[in-house]
Amino acid sequence: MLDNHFKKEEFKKSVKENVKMLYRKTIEEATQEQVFQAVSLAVKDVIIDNWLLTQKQYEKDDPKIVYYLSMEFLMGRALGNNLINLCAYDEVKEALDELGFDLNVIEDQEPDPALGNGGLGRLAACFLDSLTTLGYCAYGCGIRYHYGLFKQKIEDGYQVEVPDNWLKNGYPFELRRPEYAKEVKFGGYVKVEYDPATGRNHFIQEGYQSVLAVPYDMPIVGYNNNVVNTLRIWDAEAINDFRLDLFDKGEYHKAVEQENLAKNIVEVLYPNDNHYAGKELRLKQQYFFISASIQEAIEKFKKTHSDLHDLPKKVAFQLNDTHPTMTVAELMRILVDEENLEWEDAWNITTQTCAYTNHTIMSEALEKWPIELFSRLLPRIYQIIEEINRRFLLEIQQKYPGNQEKIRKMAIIYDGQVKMAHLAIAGGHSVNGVARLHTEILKKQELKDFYEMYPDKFNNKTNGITQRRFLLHGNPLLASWVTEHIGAGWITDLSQLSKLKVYADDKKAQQEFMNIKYQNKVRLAKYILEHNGIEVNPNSIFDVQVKRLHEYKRQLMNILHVMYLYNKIKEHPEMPFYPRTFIFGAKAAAGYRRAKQTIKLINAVADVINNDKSINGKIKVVFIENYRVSNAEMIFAAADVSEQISTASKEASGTGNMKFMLNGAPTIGTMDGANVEIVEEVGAENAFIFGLSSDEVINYENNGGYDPMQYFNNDPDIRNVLMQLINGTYSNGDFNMFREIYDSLLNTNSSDKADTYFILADFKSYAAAQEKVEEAYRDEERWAKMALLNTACAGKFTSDRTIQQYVDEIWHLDKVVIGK
Ligand code: NBX
Repeated sequence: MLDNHFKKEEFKKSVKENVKMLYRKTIEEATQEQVFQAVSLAVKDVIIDNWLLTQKQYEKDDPKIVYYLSMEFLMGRALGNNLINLCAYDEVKEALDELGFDLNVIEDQEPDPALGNGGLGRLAACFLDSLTTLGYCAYGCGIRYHYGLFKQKIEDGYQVEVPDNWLKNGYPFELRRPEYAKEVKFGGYVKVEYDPATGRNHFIQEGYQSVLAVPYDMPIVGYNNNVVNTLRIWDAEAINDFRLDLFDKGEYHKAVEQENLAKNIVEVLYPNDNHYAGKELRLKQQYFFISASIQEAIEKFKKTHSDLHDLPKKVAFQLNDTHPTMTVAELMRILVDEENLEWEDAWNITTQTCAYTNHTIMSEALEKWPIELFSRLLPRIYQIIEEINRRFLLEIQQKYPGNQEKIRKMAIIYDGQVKMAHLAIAGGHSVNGVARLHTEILKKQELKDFYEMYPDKFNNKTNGITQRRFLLHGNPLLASWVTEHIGAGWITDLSQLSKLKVYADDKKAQQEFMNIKYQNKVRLAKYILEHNGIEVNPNSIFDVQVKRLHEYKRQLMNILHVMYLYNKIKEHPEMPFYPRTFIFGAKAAAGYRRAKQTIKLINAVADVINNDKSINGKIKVVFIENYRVSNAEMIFAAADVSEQISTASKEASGTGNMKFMLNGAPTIGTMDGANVEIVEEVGAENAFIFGLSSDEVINYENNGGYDPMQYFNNDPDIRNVLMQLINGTYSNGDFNMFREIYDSLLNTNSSDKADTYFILADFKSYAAAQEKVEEAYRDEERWAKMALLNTACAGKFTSDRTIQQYVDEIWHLDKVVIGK
């Protein structure tokens, strides 16, 4: 198959032809961006053949379909990944060489489709890769935001958000599918009509505004199996540009409103990570893409099946967090109002079809919509939720007669709010957490009442990542080395990495492994020099924390520790110290003050330390601007140390931790999220664990008794560092610049809780763990062994394993083989 399509000469010809057709240029005259477009079209052409074949096979086999419903898909660039999965990367590289272009430079022309914030969105992208590689029929359903996550610029040390106009030059891998457009209705009121023939009430929405949801499809290419699935993202268009009928009736305003609704709805991704803001437009986005997706799924089902009672046999809806929970009510609406099913039947179908994944226990992330807003925007959906709630409360009362407390805690509608998590749990057959510890905390704490009522719904699915992007594409040197030692089986069966364990004590293997790490560090050093103007030493320890900026992730503890080390070096210049480069990358939600101040602090500390000649470059601090999927691949490959230092119990899983591990970087971290399972796989001796346990943290939170001031009073090192936040050391004498951060830790002048994330409690054990890192790194053999074992033990953390567990325990999909 591939051989036919990637015959080098043919491919070159097709690229030249595309340049001519698209730009009326010869290849010699084309810009790199134009060549990117031309190459992408040539690749898309090959993909489309497989896309059609896959479609044919699905029509023939009629497999069960999973719809992965998600507000976010953080896809990253497609060109390189598609070539990798088509097994055509090297051929295309060669072809482009011969045309006088460098594939890496061409890849760099592609905008990063950043239709997601962080872990949750990237997980969705990894899942699509795995679903397709494993040969399951799957659709990703989401929103075609015209602006993805903002681009981050650093100006004077502060984050500045710049719009991400990723569609500016047209995106070559998408396909507009107007024939599948759907109408989505907002507002108005519900008219009830009694039908004497059936004895049923009919509910009709009137006086509404509507938008047209138009899907764009992006191909998801499986690895070496000819399977191509679809990411379907919905754009919004006005129903008809200017509704003449409305003009005629003098309803000019309404016509323009409808036009604006369409424009606004898909304009931009909300840049919050683990935080609920409760904006009306966000609720519109949620219903918009869910209504379109569910309508489409039902329409597709009905083309080949006559009985909607069979829906759960053929369709699974997976809700990526509570954002798509509207699915439950929209499916009920379609089944009851449009398909005339009885409520009980519709409810059975719905609950057997839907399943919910929880990604956080942070209370500020819980979605609760005011009923005023909800019922005004979605009057019929709100009625349905009221009925779901009424029946659910009856069920609670039956199980716990007279227990008002249960109703207060579990109701779907309570205190004037619609609680989306409660709806998602009641409306589905499965609730899963994303790492073992996280699921246990859900069962014992956050969702205790629901677990008691429905123990069988609860299950764990520890997250995973795709090795195709984060090793094969992101770290080609290590990928080749692994293949030389154990064969290429790991690409689709990551458990095979364990075969590398026999090389852990092999001197030659260790040297080769560390030499690859060194070359990757040189590659990153070059990037840092080009982008930050900072020279870093590839022989220093690359200590890396890259992830969204959030207080619970404790970037602040990391930078405070850097300040502490710097103080030590200044006090004892003779003290042995292994040179270290502290690398940060993080976007802060645009409205998150404390997070933005932390970015400024990191940059301020970097400024002082990097320019202090007296420490001979022993410490460098680098803040990588605009951390995103494309530079992440390079950063993981170059890391020596993986910083996973969240307050125990707060990080549901983490997935960056797995990407570092796969690339041979030992973890310094707390016993939180998937770190627990990482340590279990690699052994405690090959990680650096410190800090309060999740039980200790939860105990403090429930019972009080934590006093950060004690640490300030009793520990001069901590006191010193904290005083430097307010004595101008890192702010050119400005005492106020970091005052809020100082106050957040000690809270000397407010009644708020201080140091909510236990930074001072964990500080010294963090510093001790960092000393152990240095000690281990000095011993070259010991370190090489640790690093190698991290890669060798990373097999569990492939998203292929995660997806297979979803399939076996929740979705029950059928495997499809193309051309069978
Ligand atoms: O989901 C993340 C968790 O914090 C990670 O621990 C976990 O590994 C990852 C995948 O399961 N959550 C996350 O990224 N949340 C969001 O991005 C988010 C975005 C919008 C929103 C709420 C949360 N309203």
